[in-house]
Amino acid sequence: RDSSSNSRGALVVLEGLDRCGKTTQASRLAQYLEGLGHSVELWRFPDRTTSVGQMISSYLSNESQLDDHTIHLLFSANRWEKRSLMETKLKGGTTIILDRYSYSGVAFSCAKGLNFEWCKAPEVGLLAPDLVLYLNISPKMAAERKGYGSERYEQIEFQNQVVEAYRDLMIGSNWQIVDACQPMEVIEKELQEIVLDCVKKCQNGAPLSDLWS
Ligand code: NYM
Repeated sequence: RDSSSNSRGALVVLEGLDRCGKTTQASRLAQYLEGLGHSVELWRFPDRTTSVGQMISSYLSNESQLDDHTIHLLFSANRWEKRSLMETKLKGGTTIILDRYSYSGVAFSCAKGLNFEWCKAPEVGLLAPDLVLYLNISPKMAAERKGYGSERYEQIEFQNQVVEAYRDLMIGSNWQIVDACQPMEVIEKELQEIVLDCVKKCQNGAPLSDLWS
């Protein structure tokens, strides 16, 4: 393993609709990289452990109501409060597997009708991921999965709007689209290959950049 000073960790983001399998795959990916001897951490947004995260959590479980713009900015603030730690970890050589990021922030708020550019603005200056993996599933298929429908946003009509917003985000980007309806092990293998390649590029000194670049 390369341990030279410019060797850094990779920022790998998993995105997709609710119940697309991101959380399972993120944790498997982290285990896989750990098994290969890499330094790796599994993160997620929203990070419900902070005080901002607790406000988000109570909103998502319908225990509180917030204006659409307000909750959007809270999700963004929740990422900003972790930005410097994220940078320290990456520069220290730790790879971060991230379950949702700014793209979820934009997609879910745009799905409510908020302006696309307005939604992106508070994300500018956060760290840009080295890789975005989109677990592709139709809202209908996702809805048939176990545990669906317990939180705010988990309705087919709404998720259709989320898909539209994700599509806008994908334009001109180099996201890797993975078919999330394949058997779990197949998806796992597909992701492993893509991520390992990315981790190696980052070890070789690919520079860190900011959103939206
Ligand atoms: N969500 C997530 C947003 O609306 N904006 C964001 O910035 C992020 C990170 O929160 N339905 C939505 C997407 C999900 C919900 O995510 C909670 P999870 O992965 O179920 O904990």
